[in-house]
Amino acid sequence: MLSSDQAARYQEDGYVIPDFRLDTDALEEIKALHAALLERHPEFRDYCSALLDYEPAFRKFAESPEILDMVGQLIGPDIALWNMSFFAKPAHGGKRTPWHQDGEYWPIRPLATCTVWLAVDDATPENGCLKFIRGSHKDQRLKAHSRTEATDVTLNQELDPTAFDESEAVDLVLKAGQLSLHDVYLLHGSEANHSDKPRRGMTMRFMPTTSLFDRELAKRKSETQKIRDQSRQKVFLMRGEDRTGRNLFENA
Ligand SMILES: O=C(O)CCC(=O)C(=O)O
Repeated sequence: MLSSDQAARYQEDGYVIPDFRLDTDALEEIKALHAALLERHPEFRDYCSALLDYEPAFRKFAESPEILDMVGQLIGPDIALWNMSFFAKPAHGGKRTPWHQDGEYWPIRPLATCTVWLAVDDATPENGCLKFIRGSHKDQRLKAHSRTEATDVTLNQELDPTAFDESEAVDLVLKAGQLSLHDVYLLHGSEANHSDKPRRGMTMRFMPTTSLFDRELAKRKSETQKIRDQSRQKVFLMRGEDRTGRNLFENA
């Protein structure tokens, strides 16, 4: 569980690093599943945005009671897992992630998600750890983004550089097995990996079921923003019940 100080940090900073550490066996299992996925799908070398569509076995890591307890402290007792992804960032050239707010991409209304970012390797400034602008989630608004045509990136929406001061960025340095939890409005990004060590990170995205995963909006967003069509996204009820009465779950 998060201490009350840690839960308050999340509200204040937009992210928190709990005491939790995933054990080595589970980490090795994640690495093996990911290596097997890359054998089948080499196109996911840097980034796989829909992990569960290609390897459902990853879901059990998001079923961890410890993780769900922490997420529940932050977004309430009714929780849906709506996405897992893998930012693999291999050694010697893994791609950068442009500065962005996650909410820019997601068809969830009201917009709400707590992302659990699990370090599969040690994450450091040298291998392109995540960087956050502390407290940038506070006004709970999306800032201007534009589409980037760059090819050395994992995501295609980039935050307007005048919307923040990059010199204020905080490095998310984590040991393998540690994780952070971050808010949907938090400004974040990461550099390319020019080191000789991989920087694999797995995300688990949880929304409160007081929000709707809006499949019509997903279709419209994919057309206007040229992002992946998420209208057939698999969404799983993890705890509690659907408070909107309109969410479509795989397991209901
Ligand atoms: O791992 C990265 O470099 C980017 C991760 C990210 O943008 C996210 O988890 O929302």
